[in-house]
Amino acid sequence: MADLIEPNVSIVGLPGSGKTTFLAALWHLIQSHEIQTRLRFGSMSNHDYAYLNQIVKLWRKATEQGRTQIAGTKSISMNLTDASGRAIRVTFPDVPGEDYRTMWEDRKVDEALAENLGAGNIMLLVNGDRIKAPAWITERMHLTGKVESGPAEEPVRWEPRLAPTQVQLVDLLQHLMRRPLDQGPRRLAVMIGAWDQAEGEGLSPIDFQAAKLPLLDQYLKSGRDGWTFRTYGLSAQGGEFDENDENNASAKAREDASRLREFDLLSNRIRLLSGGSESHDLTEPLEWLMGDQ
Ligand SMILES: Nc1nc2c(ncn2[C@@H]2O[C@H](COP(=O)(O)OP(=O)(O)OP(=O)(O)O)[C@@H](O)[C@H]2O)c(=O)[nH]1
Ligand SMILES: [Mg+2]
Repeated sequence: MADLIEPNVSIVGLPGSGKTTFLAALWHLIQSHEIQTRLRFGSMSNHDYAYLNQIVKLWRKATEQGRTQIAGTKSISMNLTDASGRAIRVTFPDVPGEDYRTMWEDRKVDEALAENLGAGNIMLLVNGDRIKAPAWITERMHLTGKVESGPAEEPVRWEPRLAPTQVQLVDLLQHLMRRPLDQGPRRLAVMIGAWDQAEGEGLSPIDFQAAKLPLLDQYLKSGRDGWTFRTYGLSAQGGEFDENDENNASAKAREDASRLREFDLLSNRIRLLSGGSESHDLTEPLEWLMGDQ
Protein backbone atom coordinates (compact mmCIF):
# COMPACT_ATOMS: atom_id res chain seq x y z
CA MET A 1 0.00 0.00 0.00
CA ALA A 2 1.26 3.48 -0.82
CA ASP A 3 2.88 5.31 2.04
CA LEU A 4 0.73 8.42 1.88
CA ILE A 5 -2.94 7.87 1.40
CA GLU A 6 -5.09 10.89 0.71
CA PRO A 7 -7.35 12.23 1.97
CA ASN A 8 -6.39 12.57 5.56
CA VAL A 9 -8.49 13.34 8.63
CA SER A 10 -7.19 14.38 12.06
CA ILE A 11 -9.32 13.96 15.15
CA VAL A 12 -8.70 16.69 17.72
CA GLY A 13 -10.12 18.11 20.97
CA LEU A 14 -9.31 19.90 24.24
CA PRO A 15 -8.66 17.98 27.50
CA GLY A 16 -11.56 15.73 28.42
CA SER A 17 -13.36 16.22 25.11
CA GLY A 18 -13.77 12.46 24.54
CA LYS A 19 -10.91 11.67 22.14
CA THR A 20 -9.84 8.37 23.68
CA THR A 21 -13.45 7.25 24.16
CA PHE A 22 -14.24 8.02 20.51
CA LEU A 23 -11.23 6.01 19.36
CA ALA A 24 -12.24 3.06 21.57
CA ALA A 25 -15.83 3.11 20.25
CA LEU A 26 -14.64 3.40 16.64
CA TRP A 27 -12.25 0.50 17.11
CA HIS A 28 -15.01 -1.68 18.56
CA LEU A 29 -17.37 -0.71 15.73
CA ILE A 30 -15.03 -1.53 12.87
CA GLN A 31 -13.51 -4.63 14.44
CA SER A 32 -16.68 -6.32 15.62
CA HIS A 33 -18.64 -6.10 12.33
CA GLU A 34 -21.78 -6.14 14.49
CA ILE A 35 -23.45 -3.59 12.27
CA GLN A 36 -22.87 -2.42 8.74
CA THR A 37 -20.70 0.69 8.48
CA ARG A 38 -20.03 3.15 5.62
CA LEU A 39 -16.27 2.71 5.92
CA ARG A 40 -14.44 -0.48 6.74
CA PHE A 41 -11.13 -1.12 8.41
CA GLY A 42 -8.26 -1.35 5.93
CA SER A 43 -4.98 -1.33 7.80
CA MET A 44 -3.00 0.25 10.61
CA SER A 45 0.08 2.26 9.78
CA ASN A 46 2.28 1.00 12.61
CA HIS A 47 0.59 -2.32 13.44
CA ASP A 48 0.46 -1.33 17.10
CA TYR A 49 -2.76 -2.82 18.35
CA ALA A 50 -1.85 -3.07 22.05
CA TYR A 51 -3.05 0.43 22.92
CA LEU A 52 -6.30 0.07 20.96
CA ASN A 53 -6.99 -3.25 22.62
CA GLN A 54 -6.38 -1.75 26.04
CA ILE A 55 -8.84 1.14 25.52
CA VAL A 56 -11.47 -1.01 23.83
CA LYS A 57 -11.42 -3.43 26.76
CA LEU A 58 -12.44 -0.60 29.10
CA TRP A 59 -15.09 0.61 26.64
CA ARG A 60 -16.63 -2.87 26.40
CA LYS A 61 -16.95 -3.19 30.16
CA ALA A 62 -18.46 0.32 30.35
CA THR A 63 -15.57 1.87 32.29
CA GLU A 64 -14.29 5.38 31.62
CA GLN A 65 -10.87 5.87 30.03
CA GLY A 66 -8.08 7.19 32.24
CA ARG A 67 -6.52 10.56 31.46
CA THR A 68 -4.18 10.16 28.50
CA GLN A 69 -0.67 10.57 29.93
CA ILE A 70 2.12 12.32 28.11
CA ALA A 71 4.38 9.30 28.66
CA GLY A 72 1.80 7.00 27.13
CA THR A 73 1.03 9.19 24.14
CA LYS A 74 0.09 7.24 21.07
CA SER A 75 -0.49 8.56 17.64
CA ILE A 76 -2.80 6.17 15.89
CA SER A 77 -3.13 6.20 12.16
CA MET A 78 -5.49 3.83 10.41
CA ASN A 79 -6.72 3.45 6.89
CA LEU A 80 -10.41 2.99 6.26
CA THR A 81 -11.95 2.22 2.88
CA ASP A 82 -15.33 3.04 1.39
CA ALA A 83 -17.53 0.79 -0.74
CA SER A 84 -15.68 1.78 -3.91
CA GLY A 85 -12.29 0.94 -2.39
CA ARG A 86 -11.28 4.58 -1.90
CA ALA A 87 -9.10 4.93 1.18
CA ILE A 88 -8.94 7.58 3.86
CA ARG A 89 -6.23 7.91 6.44
CA VAL A 90 -7.60 8.77 9.87
CA THR A 91 -4.88 10.14 12.09
CA PHE A 92 -5.56 10.22 15.70
CA PRO A 93 -2.95 12.11 17.61
CA ASP A 94 -4.31 10.68 20.87
CA VAL A 95 -2.29 13.20 22.78
CA PRO A 96 -3.48 14.59 26.09
CA GLY A 97 -5.78 17.51 25.35
CA GLU A 98 -3.17 19.72 27.03
CA ASP A 99 -1.17 19.70 23.79
CA TYR A 100 -3.98 21.67 22.16
CA ARG A 101 -4.23 23.85 25.18
CA THR A 102 -0.52 24.64 24.84
CA MET A 103 -1.32 26.07 21.43
CA TRP A 104 -3.78 28.36 23.14
CA GLU A 105 -1.76 29.23 26.23
CA ASP A 106 1.80 29.32 24.97
CA ARG A 107 1.24 29.79 21.22
CA LYS A 108 3.42 26.72 20.60
CA VAL A 109 2.75 23.56 18.69
CA ASP A 110 4.70 20.35 18.93
CA GLU A 111 6.35 19.42 15.61
CA ALA A 112 4.72 16.02 15.22
CA LEU A 113 1.30 17.43 16.04
CA ALA A 114 1.87 20.26 13.56
CA GLU A 115 2.57 17.71 10.84
CA ASN A 116 -0.73 15.99 11.65
CA LEU A 117 -2.78 19.14 11.81
CA GLY A 118 -1.22 20.67 8.74
CA ALA A 119 -2.73 18.08 6.42
CA GLY A 120 -6.34 17.26 5.70
CA ASN A 121 -9.77 17.70 7.17
CA ILE A 122 -10.63 17.93 10.84
CA MET A 123 -12.97 16.19 13.25
CA LEU A 124 -13.29 18.39 16.36
CA LEU A 125 -14.61 16.77 19.53
CA VAL A 126 -16.36 18.93 22.11
CA ASN A 127 -17.69 17.48 25.38
CA GLY A 128 -21.30 18.69 25.44
CA ASP A 129 -21.44 18.02 29.16
CA ARG A 130 -18.41 20.11 30.13
CA ILE A 131 -18.67 23.37 28.26
CA LYS A 132 -17.18 26.20 30.25
CA ALA A 133 -19.60 29.00 29.45
CA PRO A 134 -18.65 32.64 29.24
CA ALA A 135 -19.83 34.74 32.18
CA TRP A 136 -21.60 37.99 31.36
CA ILE A 137 -20.29 40.96 33.27
CA THR A 138 -23.85 42.21 33.85
CA GLU A 139 -24.82 38.83 35.34
CA ARG A 140 -21.78 38.85 37.59
CA MET A 141 -22.56 42.37 38.79
CA HIS A 142 -26.15 41.38 39.41
CA LEU A 143 -25.07 38.35 41.46
CA THR A 144 -22.50 40.31 43.41
CA GLY A 145 -25.24 42.69 44.42
CA LYS A 146 -27.52 39.84 45.53
CA VAL A 147 -25.15 37.59 47.41
CA GLU A 148 -24.38 38.52 50.99
CA SER A 149 -20.68 39.09 51.00
CA GLY A 150 -18.79 36.89 53.43
CA PRO A 151 -15.12 37.31 54.27
CA ALA A 152 -13.32 38.90 51.31
CA GLU A 153 -12.14 36.21 48.90
CA GLU A 154 -8.71 36.22 47.32
CA PRO A 155 -9.18 37.34 43.73
CA VAL A 156 -8.36 34.53 41.29
CA ARG A 157 -5.58 35.47 38.89
CA TRP A 158 -6.75 35.10 35.32
CA GLU A 159 -4.94 32.51 33.29
CA PRO A 160 -5.55 31.52 29.68
CA ARG A 161 -6.85 28.09 30.77
CA LEU A 162 -9.79 29.83 32.46
CA ALA A 163 -11.02 31.12 29.09
CA PRO A 164 -14.38 29.79 27.92
CA THR A 165 -14.32 26.58 25.86
CA GLN A 166 -15.53 28.30 22.70
CA VAL A 167 -12.76 30.91 22.85
CA GLN A 168 -10.15 28.15 22.99
CA LEU A 169 -11.84 26.26 20.16
CA VAL A 170 -12.08 29.24 17.82
CA ASP A 171 -8.44 30.02 18.52
CA LEU A 172 -7.49 26.42 17.68
CA LEU A 173 -9.44 26.56 14.41
CA GLN A 174 -7.87 29.90 13.52
CA HIS A 175 -4.42 28.38 14.06
CA LEU A 176 -5.32 25.70 11.53
CA MET A 177 -6.08 28.36 8.95
CA ARG A 178 -2.88 30.37 9.48
CA ARG A 179 0.76 29.66 8.75
CA PRO A 180 2.39 27.20 9.32
CA LEU A 181 -0.70 24.91 9.53
CA ASP A 182 -2.71 26.55 6.76
CA GLN A 183 -3.54 24.47 3.69
CA GLY A 184 -6.52 26.27 2.16
CA PRO A 185 -10.23 25.53 2.65
CA ARG A 186 -11.00 22.46 4.74
CA ARG A 187 -13.93 20.42 5.96
CA LEU A 188 -14.74 20.32 9.65
CA ALA A 189 -17.03 17.95 11.55
CA VAL A 190 -17.98 19.42 14.94
CA MET A 191 -18.93 16.51 17.20
CA ILE A 192 -20.91 17.55 20.29
CA GLY A 193 -20.02 14.61 22.53
CA ALA A 194 -21.65 13.11 25.63
CA TRP A 195 -24.90 13.79 23.76
CA ASP A 196 -26.70 11.42 26.16
CA GLN A 197 -26.20 14.17 28.77
CA ALA A 198 -26.52 17.19 26.47
CA GLU A 199 -29.79 16.10 24.83
CA GLY A 200 -31.69 16.88 28.04
CA GLU A 201 -31.66 20.50 26.82
CA GLY A 202 -34.07 19.45 24.06
CA LEU A 203 -32.01 21.09 21.31
CA SER A 204 -30.79 19.67 17.99
CA PRO A 205 -26.97 19.50 17.70
CA ILE A 206 -26.78 22.61 15.50
CA ASP A 207 -29.13 24.57 17.80
CA PHE A 208 -27.08 23.39 20.77
CA GLN A 209 -23.96 24.76 19.06
CA ALA A 210 -25.70 28.09 18.42
CA ALA A 211 -26.98 28.34 22.01
CA LYS A 212 -24.00 27.04 24.01
CA LEU A 213 -21.08 27.94 21.76
CA PRO A 214 -22.29 31.10 20.01
CA LEU A 215 -18.82 32.44 19.22
CA LEU A 216 -17.81 29.16 17.55
CA ASP A 217 -21.15 29.05 15.73
CA GLN A 218 -20.84 32.59 14.39
CA TYR A 219 -17.19 32.07 13.44
CA LEU A 220 -18.13 29.01 11.38
CA LYS A 221 -21.31 30.45 9.87
CA SER A 222 -19.57 33.67 8.83
CA GLY A 223 -17.37 31.55 6.56
CA ARG A 224 -14.48 33.95 6.95
CA ASP A 225 -11.80 31.28 7.31
CA GLY A 226 -13.05 28.89 4.64
CA TRP A 227 -14.36 26.03 6.79
CA THR A 228 -17.13 23.85 5.35
CA PHE A 229 -18.68 22.43 8.49
CA ARG A 230 -21.29 20.02 9.75
CA THR A 231 -22.37 19.59 13.35
CA TYR A 232 -23.23 16.19 14.83
CA GLY A 233 -24.46 14.97 18.20
CA LEU A 234 -22.33 12.08 19.45
CA SER A 235 -22.68 9.59 22.26
CA ALA A 236 -19.66 7.31 22.05
CA GLN A 237 -20.60 5.60 25.35
CA GLY A 238 -24.38 5.66 25.08
CA GLY A 239 -24.63 6.89 28.69
CA GLU A 240 -22.52 7.17 31.82
CA PHE A 241 -19.78 4.60 32.37
CA ASP A 242 -18.34 3.50 35.70
CA GLU A 243 -15.49 5.72 36.83
CA ASN A 244 -12.01 4.41 36.16
CA ASP A 245 -10.62 3.00 39.43
CA GLU A 246 -6.97 3.22 38.40
CA ASN A 247 -5.40 5.65 40.93
CA ASN A 248 -8.86 6.39 42.31
CA ALA A 249 -9.95 4.31 45.28
CA SER A 250 -13.30 6.09 45.49
CA ALA A 251 -14.27 5.47 41.84
CA LYS A 252 -18.05 5.50 41.45
CA ALA A 253 -20.05 2.75 39.79
CA ARG A 254 -23.00 4.06 37.79
CA GLU A 255 -26.42 2.58 37.17
CA ASP A 256 -26.29 3.50 33.50
CA ALA A 257 -23.15 1.40 33.07
CA SER A 258 -24.98 -1.80 34.15
CA ARG A 259 -27.65 -1.08 31.53
CA LEU A 260 -24.99 -0.51 28.87
CA ARG A 261 -23.27 -3.81 29.68
CA GLU A 262 -26.53 -5.63 28.89
CA PHE A 263 -26.55 -4.70 25.18
CA ASP A 264 -26.39 -7.75 22.90
CA LEU A 265 -24.57 -5.77 20.25
CA LEU A 266 -22.35 -3.24 21.98
CA SER A 267 -22.15 -1.16 18.77
CA ASN A 268 -25.76 -0.21 19.42
CA ARG A 269 -24.65 1.83 22.44
CA ILE A 270 -23.12 4.33 20.05
CA ARG A 271 -25.38 7.17 18.90
CA LEU A 272 -24.74 9.66 16.14
CA LEU A 273 -27.23 12.41 15.33
CA SER A 274 -27.01 14.21 12.07
CA GLY A 275 -29.71 16.47 10.65
CA GLY A 276 -32.92 14.79 11.77
CA SER A 277 -31.61 11.23 11.69
CA GLU A 278 -29.84 8.96 14.14
CA SER A 279 -27.50 6.02 13.55
CA HIS A 280 -24.77 3.99 15.25
CA ASP A 281 -22.23 4.51 12.52
CA LEU A 282 -19.26 6.67 13.57
CA THR A 283 -17.74 6.29 10.12
CA GLU A 284 -20.48 8.47 8.55
CA PRO A 285 -18.82 11.80 9.42
CA LEU A 286 -15.44 10.34 8.46
CA GLU A 287 -16.83 9.48 5.04
CA TRP A 288 -18.12 13.04 4.65
CA LEU A 289 -14.67 14.29 5.66
CA MET A 290 -13.17 12.31 2.77
CA GLY A 291 -14.68 15.04 0.62
CA ASP A 292 -15.45 14.85 -3.08
CA GLN A 293 -12.58 13.51 -5.00
N1 LIG B 1 -21.93 10.53 29.30
C1 LIG B 1 -20.94 10.45 28.41
N2 LIG B 1 -19.69 10.75 28.78
C2 LIG B 1 -18.71 10.65 27.85
C3 LIG B 1 -18.96 10.22 26.52
N3 LIG B 1 -17.78 10.21 25.84
C4 LIG B 1 -16.83 10.62 26.72
N4 LIG B 1 -17.38 10.87 27.94
C5 LIG B 1 -16.70 11.25 29.19
O1 LIG B 1 -15.87 12.38 28.98
C6 LIG B 1 -14.69 12.27 29.77
C7 LIG B 1 -13.47 12.46 28.89
O2 LIG B 1 -13.35 11.40 27.95
P1 LIG B 1 -11.93 10.94 27.34
O3 LIG B 1 -12.20 10.05 26.19
O4 LIG B 1 -11.04 10.43 28.42
O5 LIG B 1 -11.38 12.37 26.82
P2 LIG B 1 -9.96 12.76 26.20
O6 LIG B 1 -10.24 13.82 25.21
O7 LIG B 1 -9.24 11.54 25.72
O8 LIG B 1 -9.25 13.38 27.48
P3 LIG B 1 -7.67 13.60 27.76
O9 LIG B 1 -6.94 12.39 27.31
O10 LIG B 1 -7.67 13.74 29.24
O11 LIG B 1 -7.32 14.87 27.05
C8 LIG B 1 -14.74 10.91 30.45
O12 LIG B 1 -15.22 11.10 31.77
C9 LIG B 1 -15.73 10.14 29.62
O13 LIG B 1 -16.37 9.13 30.36
C10 LIG B 1 -20.31 9.89 26.17
O14 LIG B 1 -20.65 9.50 25.04
N5 LIG B 1 -21.25 10.03 27.15
MG1 LIG C 1 -7.46 10.75 26.22
